[in-house]
Amino acid sequence: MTANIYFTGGPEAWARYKLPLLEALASAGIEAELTNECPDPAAVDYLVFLPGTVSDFTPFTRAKAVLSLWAGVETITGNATLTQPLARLVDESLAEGMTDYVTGHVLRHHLGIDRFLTATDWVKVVPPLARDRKVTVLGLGQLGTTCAAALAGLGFDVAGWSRRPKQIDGIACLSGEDGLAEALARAEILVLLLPRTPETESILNAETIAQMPEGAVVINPGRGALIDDEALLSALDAGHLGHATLDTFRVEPLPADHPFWRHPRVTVTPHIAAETRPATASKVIAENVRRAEAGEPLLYLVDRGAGY
Ligand code: NDP
Ligand code: OXD
Repeated sequence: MTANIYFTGGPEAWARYKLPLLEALASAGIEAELTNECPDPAAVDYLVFLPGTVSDFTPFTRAKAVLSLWAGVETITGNATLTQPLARLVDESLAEGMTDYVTGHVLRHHLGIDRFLTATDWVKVVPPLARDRKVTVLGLGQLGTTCAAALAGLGFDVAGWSRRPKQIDGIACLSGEDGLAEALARAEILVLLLPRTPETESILNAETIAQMPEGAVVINPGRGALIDDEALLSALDAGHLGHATLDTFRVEPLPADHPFWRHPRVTVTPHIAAETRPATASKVIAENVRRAEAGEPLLYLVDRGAGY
């Protein structure tokens, strides 16, 4: 049987994904009709989904699954028309990219690199050793765990916080409200790798920022909505926070008049922390199609109740 697969992204994404998807599907032994046009939604077996495309899933009456090319699925978890199983992306390249981004930006702040980029004086500002620097990662999922482990591998004193209790070698694992307070109180550098859900919305706000140590740094490749922007700006202005490196925003692209662009203590990166790479992501999609066709459970199913 031929599986009809509809790639929902626009022409630019289609140009990048068409061949890798066809190759991955062929390697997985799937006979597939892959299309970027959808004359008959009722004939579609699988949707390979990008955010900002399909919003009404009702006409996809035959679809066996919606397979997201993004890890974050907050744009569709609440969509009542989506009755099909939803799988998110878990991919080695995403984890590698995120690890590069997080370790790079943590090291920048840990070593105080900015100071030396423009220094013209011989002032020895010696950074502590990594083992004496406390880093907290909020979110210990696929990406948070990989980043926390990489930071611990560099010698940092790492704690992580998750919804459910966890045990990970080399990481002080915390959960629950008390765990959050402890995680924040120690966070000289705080990395946000939580999904956007009703529970995590504005988790970094005036109250939680106040629990962080003076001069702490925030790095947010998770989602913009995790942060109350006004509270962050106030804490930066007051010097309570030393810097914020932000990759994700409530509105993207970040509007030209947003104060983050001009703030001396904010670094903006344009949602590039971990880009989905077609070659590896296509293999994940193909494996899930193979599983569905073989009647095996899908990988990386989203818990719609939890929102991620
Ligand atoms: P996962 O779903 O694997 O992990 C999410 C983590 O957050 C889990 O540890 C989960 O806890 C924890 N969590 C969720 N809700 C809560 C809560 N209410 N309280 C405490 N902890 C909570 O996601 P990933 O690691 O794959 O990705 C994380 C996020 O990174 C994505 O959702 C996306 O928003 C963002 N992202 C950003 C990219 C970029 O380029 N900037 C690229 C890719 C992803 P538990 O372990 O108990 O379930
Ligand atoms: C993702 C992202 O969720 O790129 O995959 O942010």
